[in-house]
Amino acid sequence: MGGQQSTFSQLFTSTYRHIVMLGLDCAGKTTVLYRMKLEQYMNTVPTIGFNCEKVKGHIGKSKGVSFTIWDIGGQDKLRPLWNTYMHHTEGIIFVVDSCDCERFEEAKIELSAE
Ligand SMILES: Nc1nc2c(ncn2[C@@H]2O[C@H](COP(=O)(O)OP(=O)(O)O)[C@@H](O)[C@H]2O)c(=O)[nH]1
Ligand SMILES: [Mg+2]
Repeated sequence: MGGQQSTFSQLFTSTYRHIVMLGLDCAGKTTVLYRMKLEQYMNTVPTIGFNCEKVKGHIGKSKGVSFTIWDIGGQDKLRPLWNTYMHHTEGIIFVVDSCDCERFEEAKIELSAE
């Protein structure tokens, strides 16, 4: 990962707003996005392209801070496009399905490539 990303705690200060959410397909990214946005679970369909939502922070110092979160499709044919969403990004959320042990290595490789 490049050196320009922030630490987790820095994401919740007022200057950090533009976040990209990555991970393998079916990791749960879109579910996490709409859980944060709407505070409820939604049925999802595979993301072709991206979803983008403004989400208000409610964690500690982040109260009242808005984040723009880009949830990018994670299918293998879409992963080469991840880089194009990274410009001006202040943080990455990388989602891993903790039950899908068979794909931990694949997730590790993709995370390392970013
Ligand atoms: N059991 C369970 N299923 C989940 C969870 N998060 C997501 N899912 C399901 O996993 C599937 C893929 O989720 P989705 O958010 O579309 O993954 P994405 O491809 O990373 O955006 C959907 O059927 C979700 O309902 C979770 O925490 N637990
Ligand atoms: Mg999705």
